[in-house]
Amino acid sequence: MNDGRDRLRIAVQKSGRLSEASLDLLRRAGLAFRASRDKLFLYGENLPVDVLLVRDDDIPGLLVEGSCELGIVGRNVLDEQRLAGGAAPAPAALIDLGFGHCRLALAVPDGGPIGTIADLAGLRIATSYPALLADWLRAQRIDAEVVLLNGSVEIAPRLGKAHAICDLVSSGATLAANQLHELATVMHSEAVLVASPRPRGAAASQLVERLGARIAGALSGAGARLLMLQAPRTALPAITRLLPSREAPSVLGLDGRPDDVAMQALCNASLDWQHLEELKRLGARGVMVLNVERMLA
Ligand code: PRT
Ligand code: ZN
Repeated sequence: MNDGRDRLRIAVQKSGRLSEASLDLLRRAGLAFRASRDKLFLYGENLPVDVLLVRDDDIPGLLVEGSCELGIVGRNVLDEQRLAGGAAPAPAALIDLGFGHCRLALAVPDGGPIGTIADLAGLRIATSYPALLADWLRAQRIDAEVVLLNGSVEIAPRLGKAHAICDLVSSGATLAANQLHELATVMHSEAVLVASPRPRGAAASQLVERLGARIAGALSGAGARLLMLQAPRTALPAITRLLPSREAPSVLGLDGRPDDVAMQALCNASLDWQHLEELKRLGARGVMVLNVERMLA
């Protein structure tokens, strides 16, 4: 809704590790889309919000220039570009989204001479994240050479291009397959919802805020359970202590049964059968657990 647009744009990775989870989250936030013929665009059918499908590396730039108001991108990409971009106004991360978890890690060849990070002094380290690595090396006061590689970083040591690498790791299988092991973690990352730093009109700001609240609601609803039960009033303190509760439970009176109450409590996903059996032992009846689909704080 910069440059005269009357629809909001959200930038999402077109095809990669974050694509499916990003679109799934937007759907859970209540957005319905129709794909454009060129598949570069998803047209929002129930709100004036469209999705732009792009390479993840392009997302911070689109936000900074104001071509999109929101984006979903790995914190690793965001922070790398923020550090590399110097004075450019950085997009603001709004919410951690709970998917795309990985870490940017330093790894070295198995059985080699590098045992601690101090051993990296004077050596070459290959990475696709030169700004994050340089920043970490500075903080650790290690003087090493950063070699930029844009793919297949894990084979750099075998090719003699570098002594160590700094790359994203999730399961660790790629490192193991290349006879490498982790020496240190440079950063932890996950997908984040990011907003453009460009000033927006009132309508766009309102819509950004509304979507942010819906996405936060979809995230906090995930895994939430509503527990309902009836119990003797005297059992309430013991029952409340037992619950993996997110907030204070609501307690209601029951018609014609002054000694009993009905209770509702929002709990997290750890509420299991053992909890229910324990509740029953404490005097609870009619115990019911419902999945929470949406929540608006
Ligand atoms: O085409 P485009 O530029 O959009 O995609 P891309 O190839 O740059 O990105 P993509 O889809 O690979 O990753 C997108 C984002 O997912 C990253 O920026 C991270 O925020 C996040 N992510 C989570 C990961 C991983 N896990 C991950 N394991 N990104 C990459 N990897 C790679 C890693 O680089 C290594 O090659 O997977 C390999 C290691 O995996 P493990 O499981 O063997 O450790
Ligand atoms: Zn990329």
